[in-house]
Formats: sequence, structure tokens, C-alpha cells
Amino acid sequence: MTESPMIGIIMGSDSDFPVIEPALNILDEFCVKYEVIVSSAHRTPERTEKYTRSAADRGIKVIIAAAGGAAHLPGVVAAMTNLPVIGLPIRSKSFNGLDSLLSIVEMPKGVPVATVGVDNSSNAILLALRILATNNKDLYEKMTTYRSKMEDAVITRDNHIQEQIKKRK
Ligand code: RP5
Repeated sequence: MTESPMIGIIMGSDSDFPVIEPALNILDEFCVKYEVIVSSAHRTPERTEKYTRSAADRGIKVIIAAAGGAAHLPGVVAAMTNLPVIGLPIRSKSFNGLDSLLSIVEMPKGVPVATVGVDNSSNAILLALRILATNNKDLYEKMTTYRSKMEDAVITRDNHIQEQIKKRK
């Protein structure tokens, strides 16, 4: 396990947590420490600013920012830090996440937010790990193993399909 958290996960509401929680297993698998906080760009702007401005000094290397609806949190965070920010759009009730996605992905030039698919917390975490792995041999090797296991799983699923196809003939 890394000594201090390297990935900071900030979410606009505790209602976002059920989307994020299952993907935290990936961080455990890679033995990477993380921190998770609830802070909103709109409801707690000062708290969001304090968290973001102190992140790099505390050893955070990548921030994942999750928000839904008028999802300004990732952009606001990216405006206040040099750290890479990954935006995770959360599925919303009114527009099924399209509002969240567009709010996060359509950033003005100069303030990038790397945006993953709606509710795709696994990809947000895997992208954060890939960024860390560019400078960390151990994580790079773990990523190779992760990808190789994924490949094996696809082959196994294909074998099952091939058996079903054979039975039909
Ligand atoms: C956003 O508004 C949050 O990120 C959440 O996805 C959405 C709804 O928040 P709650 O009303 O559930 O607190 O700021």
C-alpha cells in the first residue's frame, strides 16, 4: 500500500457515492491509497477550494471529481490546481446524465478535464492509475496484469459462446 493517498476523489454529494464505491476495489487491488470527500462547487465552494488548493502539497497526484446535473465541480477543481483532473459524470434524474456529461466535457480551452463515461467510475480510477503508472514501475506492472486478466476473461466468455454455437449446429 502506498504511504499517503495519491488519488483524491471529490464528489458533489453523498448521493454520488454508490456509483464510486464499487470501483474503490480496483484501488485496493493496486494497493494505492486514496481519499474521498463530499464537497460541492455550489453548496460548499470554500471547502472545495480549500481541498483543491491543498491537494498537491498533501501528495495527491490525480483528482477524480464526480458530479451530476449542473456538474461544475470537475471544472472548478481543474481551475484551481495543476494536478490532472478526471471528471466522472453522474447519471441525473432529469436528463439521464447527458447534462452531467456535457457540463464536464465542454471545458474552455486552457482548463482540461479528462472526462469518462456516465457513471463509469471504473474507468475514472483506471485512468488515474495509468497516469500514476507512467512514473511508477510497480503500478505499470500491475496494470499489465490487470489488462491480461481482462483479456483472459474475454477469451473465457468467447469459449462459452462457441460452445453454445456448436450446440445449435
Ligand atoms: C450534484 O447534484 C451532485 O454531484 C449530485 O450528483 C447531484 C444531486 O445531489 P443531491 O441533491 O443528491 O445532494 O451536485
